[in-house]
Amino acid sequence: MNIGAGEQHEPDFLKVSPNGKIPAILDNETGISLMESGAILQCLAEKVGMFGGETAEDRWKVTQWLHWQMGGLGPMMGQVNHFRGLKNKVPYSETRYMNEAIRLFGVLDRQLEGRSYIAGDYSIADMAAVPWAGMAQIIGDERLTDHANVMAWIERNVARPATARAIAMSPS
Ligand SMILES: N[C@@H](CCC(=O)N[C@@H](CS)C(=O)NCC(=O)O)C(=O)O
Repeated sequence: MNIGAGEQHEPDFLKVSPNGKIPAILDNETGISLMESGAILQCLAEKVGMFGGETAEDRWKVTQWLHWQMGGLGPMMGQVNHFRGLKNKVPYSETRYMNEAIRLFGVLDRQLEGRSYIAGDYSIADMAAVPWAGMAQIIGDERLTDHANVMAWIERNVARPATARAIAMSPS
């Protein structure tokens, strides 16, 4: 799917992903098609019986942090990256999104105090959040990177063999 060429707007893709964005999946075994990375992760975790939490409480905590990422960390880091990259600066927007990202990093840092992963064992909540938190290292702003628990957690995650393989497959 070449989003640079606008393929996400083509009718066949919109049947799978009505919002016209990636990622999206079509499971040929079940016939289920899904968009939204959080829903996709939940579907795959249920399918393989892993990474979604063991007990009911675990599963809801994983779901809670997955939603936190989908509605907070991901969108805010996306906006931080967008406004910082603009040639024509929009200081109000840059400050607004950066301040919210810094606040979210604080929330995550506190959650990770004394924990290896966000919600119990390694889960889809970690899988969803690591790439966006890792963007802090690309942005290189100390107000984000000065969160020791978050930075150690990123390193812990990217050292996982499957994560390293996924990163090696990514185009950029
Ligand atoms: N909330 C969605 C966000 C998906 C999203 O923003 N995808 C971007 C790429 S990372 C996209 O498809 N952009 C193409 C476009 O907006 O036309 C999810 O988590 O799956």
